[in-house]
Amino acid sequence: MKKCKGCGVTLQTIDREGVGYVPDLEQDYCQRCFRLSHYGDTTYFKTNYVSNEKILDIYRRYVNSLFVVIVDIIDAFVLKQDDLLDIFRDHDVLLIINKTDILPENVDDGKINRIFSKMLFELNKKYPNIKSAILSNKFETHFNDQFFSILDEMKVRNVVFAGRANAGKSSLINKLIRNNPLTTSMYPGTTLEEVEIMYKDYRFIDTPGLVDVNNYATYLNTEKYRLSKISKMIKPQIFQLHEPQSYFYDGLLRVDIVPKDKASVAFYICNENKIHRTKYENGDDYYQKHYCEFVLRVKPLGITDYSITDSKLFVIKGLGMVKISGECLVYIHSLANAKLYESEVEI
Ligand SMILES: Nc1nc2c(ncn2[C@@H]2O[C@H](COP(=O)(O)OP(=O)(O)OP(=O)(O)O)[C@@H](O)[C@H]2O)c(=O)[nH]1
Ligand SMILES: [Mg+2]
Repeated sequence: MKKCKGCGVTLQTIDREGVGYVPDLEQDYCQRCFRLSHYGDTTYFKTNYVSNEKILDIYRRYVNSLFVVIVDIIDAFVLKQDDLLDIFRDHDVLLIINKTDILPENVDDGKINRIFSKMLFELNKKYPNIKSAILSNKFETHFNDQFFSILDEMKVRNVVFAGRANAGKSSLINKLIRNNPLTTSMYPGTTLEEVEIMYKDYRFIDTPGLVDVNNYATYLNTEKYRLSKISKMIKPQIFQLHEPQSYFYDGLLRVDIVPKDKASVAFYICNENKIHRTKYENGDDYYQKHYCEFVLRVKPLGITDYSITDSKLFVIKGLGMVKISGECLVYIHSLANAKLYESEVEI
């Protein structure tokens, strides 16, 4: 059975609409990979997420391998509250915190290093199987050297690349082997089965991404997903306030802030989306007028309230982060299905 070199699916010539379709078996890439790579075609987006059970089965087959666990930078801020690393307890893990290039300018390399060195120290107490960690982004140049020297130190040859959907697993392998055989895309669920790549003495295994029920991306339709995905350096949208205000990020998120005296709020989201604000007393009307239809079509928002005395960073996986400073009461309306995290680290 011939497999697609981009996503791992078994190739077939019978069902034109089905996964793995190729006009003839001479092709190395399925039609879906071809369309994704060449036209950014989204037809298949989300129609064929791989189940987490199936992915866990793949992991189980690689007992004596190093697991390179790749985590999106925004998710990494709340990694201590996540159950992701529990999955890899029986394996040696090399943790990669990826996409650090999307953090705003003021969060420089030194700051990122300090945040994650401290976090790794804490994580190691619970997960002694994490052998090392590297920060990564698509612009930096030392990653490959660091990566291969860790592999050589550990005398490792079999490496499984694992983690949540869209974390950047396939892109990372392409970067390591300085070639682009694996299909990558901005949509989660690109890799469909394991893909084995031999490189020098190493055996690299790409795997499909685990679905995260706490991530907004799991619930958004293609269009909303595309519009809200952060792919470039975030330019925070910052507001000062002296009176109660409501802030709206499309129909996806609403933040009401009632300051004691004065407060500020910074939204770390996709730059193309602009935050709208209105007086708190008009918030409900504004919401009904602009977003009611959206909410009915998508999913209801749940409200969580907080009393902030100093400063707090909230993480909304798949959407971004919100930092609120100053003494105030806060009501955050976010997708009920996805989780609203309070970050333990500051930026
Ligand atoms: N800004 C930024 N984007 C990145 C980086 N690495 C990967 N990406 C982007 O992240 C998206 C997902 O990359 P993939 O390599 O397809 O992710 P994956 O983990 O293999 O995804 P699945 O196969 O769906 O599980 C693509 O749009 C990549 O261009 C990075 O370091 N910085
Ligand atoms: Mg992939």
